[in-house]
Amino acid sequence: MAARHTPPDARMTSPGPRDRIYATARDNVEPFRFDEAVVRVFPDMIRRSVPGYATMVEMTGVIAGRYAQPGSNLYDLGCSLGAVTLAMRHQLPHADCTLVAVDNSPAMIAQARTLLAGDGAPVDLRCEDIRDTRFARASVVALNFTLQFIDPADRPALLARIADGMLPGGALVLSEKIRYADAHEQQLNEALHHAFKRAEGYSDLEIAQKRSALERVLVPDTLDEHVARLAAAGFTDITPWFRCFNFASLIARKPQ
Ligand code: GEK
Repeated sequence: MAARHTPPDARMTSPGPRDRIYATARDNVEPFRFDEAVVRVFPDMIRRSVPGYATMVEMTGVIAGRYAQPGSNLYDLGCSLGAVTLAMRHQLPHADCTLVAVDNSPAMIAQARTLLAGDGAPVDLRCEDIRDTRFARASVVALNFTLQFIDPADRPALLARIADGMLPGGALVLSEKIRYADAHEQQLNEALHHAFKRAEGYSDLEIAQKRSALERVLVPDTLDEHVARLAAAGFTDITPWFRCFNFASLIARKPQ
């Protein structure tokens, strides 16, 4: 089957309601949760919070089109509303591939089910913890800003299980917020990220309260830590292909 050149789904790419979750001062900022309030504003929130988000999603689709194998499974882990699933679906080169999209937020999955309905290859949408997901015959696996929310102690085993479930030549796309080991570099990139958020219309209060909500919930690693962990899990050809400030995406291959 030839690659389908359908334009990205407007329901997914239109920003929808504006994120104002942290716009008013709170006495106590609770740890961040992917609940109904977040789901309502999610496309706008992630687009205005992650520099290069649209590019990373689109290119994950392009990578999927390049590495999808006939009769294989493609996984979108921590799929949220299914933006990566859709990008992969638009580029699927084989009719007999299965798309598997997983998220452990019931609110996310409920909304993703609506957004992914309709034409295009069906999606096996699962509300489960990706640490419980069983991987088999995987040609492409996407972890788009999800590993950062997994307990760091569980990250090596998860990546090893993903590698075990992949077909030779398969590709993993890992996009993450990263931290820098060098304090000066860390400060510079964090300042640039905040400048991006301010340019996108977030106030200093919103930025500060969101940051506090994400503390100990989103735990970033350095690029070197990612590369070492991917290698230990059995991946090769580990290549960072995108970086903007403190956000990066890597591709890693399962050896042939
Ligand atoms: C996108 N990939 O639009 N198991 C399953 N899902 C989880 C787990 C877990 N253990 N932990 C967190 N999540 C998406 C964006 S958002 C990134 C991904 C962000 C889910 C969580 O419910 C949320 O939907 C997603 O991972 C992270 O390309 O908001 O920064």
